[in-house]
Formats: sequence, C-alpha cells, structure tokens
Amino acid sequence: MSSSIKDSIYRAIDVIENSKNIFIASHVNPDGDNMGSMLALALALKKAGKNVVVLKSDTIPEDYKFLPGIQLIQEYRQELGNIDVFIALDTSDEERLGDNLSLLKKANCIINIDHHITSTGFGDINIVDGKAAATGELIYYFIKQMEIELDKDIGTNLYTAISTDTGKFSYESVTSNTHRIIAELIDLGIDFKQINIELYESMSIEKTKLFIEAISSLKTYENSNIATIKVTQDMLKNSGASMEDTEGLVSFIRKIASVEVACLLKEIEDDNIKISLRSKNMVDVASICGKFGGGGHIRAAGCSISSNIDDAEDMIVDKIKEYIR
Ligand SMILES: [Mn+2]
Repeated sequence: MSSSIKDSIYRAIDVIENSKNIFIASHVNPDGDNMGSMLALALALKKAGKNVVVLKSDTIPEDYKFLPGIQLIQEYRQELGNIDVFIALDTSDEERLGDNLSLLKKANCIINIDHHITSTGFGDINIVDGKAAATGELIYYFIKQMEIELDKDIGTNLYTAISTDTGKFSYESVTSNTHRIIAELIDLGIDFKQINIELYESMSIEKTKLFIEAISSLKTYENSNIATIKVTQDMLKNSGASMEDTEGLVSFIRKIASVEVACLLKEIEDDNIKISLRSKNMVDVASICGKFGGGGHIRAAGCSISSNIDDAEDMIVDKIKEYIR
C-alpha cells in the first residue's frame, strides 16, 4: 500500500474520530464486496462507540441476507440527523449511489473507499487502491489502523467481501496478503464452510431455470474467443427469477476453455441494456467498457448501452474484436 493511501486512511480516521453521525451507503446492485465491506465497517465503528447509519441504495439480494448486521440496513429519512461523514464503499463513481447520491451534498465530509481503477475520486478523502483484491481488504486495514478488535461477525463480512470479489481467491488480484487476512479471519473462528454454502450453494430453482434459458442463448465469435449470453425480460418472466439472479452467469461462460472474453447482456428495458464483461488472461475489459461510458477492473467491468439487446450485442462484440485483433 502506497504512503499516500496510508495518509488518506489516517486522515479519514481522524475525521471519523471527531464526528458523531457516520453514514455508510451501498451502491445500486450491491454485490458481496459492497455488502460485506459495508457491514464489516459498520459493525466495527459501532464497536468503537460511533453512531452508524447503514443506508440501502437498492434491493438486498437474498444471497447476502445471512450476513451479520444485515438488520442495520435502512432507507434514508431526514430524522436520521446530520450527516457528519458519508462513506461510500466499492463505488467507482457517485452515480452508483442511486437515490442516495443527493446525500453527498448534505454531508460535511465524504470518504470514498474503493479498489476500482476507474474510480472518479469523488470523495473529500479518497482511499482508492486499484491493487487491492477487494474493497474488503481496504476495510480490514482500516479497522486494524483504528485499533478496533476484529470478531467473528466482522470477519464473516470481510470473508464474504474478499471471497466474492476474487472468484473464491482465484484471480490474479489475490496476493499472499489476501491469504494472510483470510488466515486471521479463520483464527477468529468464522464458519467459512457455512459462509460458502450461503454464498455459493444456495441457488433457487428460479435462478437455476434462468441459467438454463440464458445459457441456451450462447453465441461465440473469433474462434470462440468471445462468448455472449443474454437475459431478456421474457426469460425473467418464464423462470420467475429476478435480474439479481444473473449473478454468476458471466463467470460461468468464462469457464469455456477457448473463451478469453465473456459478455452478459441484460435487458433492463427495451432500449436499456446493461453489459458485464469478464476476461481471463489478457484483455483489459475496463478499457472496452470505458468506450461506452462504463468501467471497472481489468478482468471485470460493466457499461450500459441505450439500444435494443441485439444492436447492443453487435456494438460490444465489435469493440471486443477490435481489441483482440
Ligand atoms: Mn469490489
């Protein structure tokens, strides 16, 4: 971790120690890193005697309802009081805060903790480390630096954040330090077997049916180096699943031996398509998504295209082909 990131952590801790009401918000479509980081930090700051408000910016996916502290999550109301500090986690740009975006203006200080290389740095204090495997790693160092004792509940959230953002500790972003953090969490007595069942082996029948439909839309390009699949509103209706149930689909397609870039297209509305890209070895998908106003990480990124799903597929596949050639 660079000295300027460490310096930002010291400054953020100083602000938090001198503040009363700390607000922490999720982003839209919260994932495991977002949820786990948010609840780990909230539980830690509560332990330190702080008044913490945890705000939801979107529906909480079923997969994360087992997380300790989940009951702390609430909608923003004026009665919650002054926002002395607003902490955004794993949120590459402020638009990702959804309805809670307007709260940035009301906050005395915005702290942005993130590991997206495309972070816009919208905080008054930005703790952004593109080399961190998950925001959860940064939260671990943050809690350590505050000298708050870790416990099983905080550990369960940190494990979830780091495991889900690293493909169960398999991506190149993982370091020996990642494993040292996890080793410490295991020593705390977290039930990692049960966490893994909750996260990865609790798929609903509806989600399973959606996977079957979506996977049958598979198309491949460039000697099967590129694979695309689609989720349409019709598929959601047929399967009884929701858009959150697409979690895990794009990484499933990346498992195909020949595939370097996997692409999932989600039909939010007729003319609003959300795209998730994953790469295996060499393609910088953050730069491809950047061409459509999106961003993310080198091997995992996203963007939106305003067109019908077939045109969106042509547009994104063209850009991926351009990159590969
Ligand atoms: Mn993340």
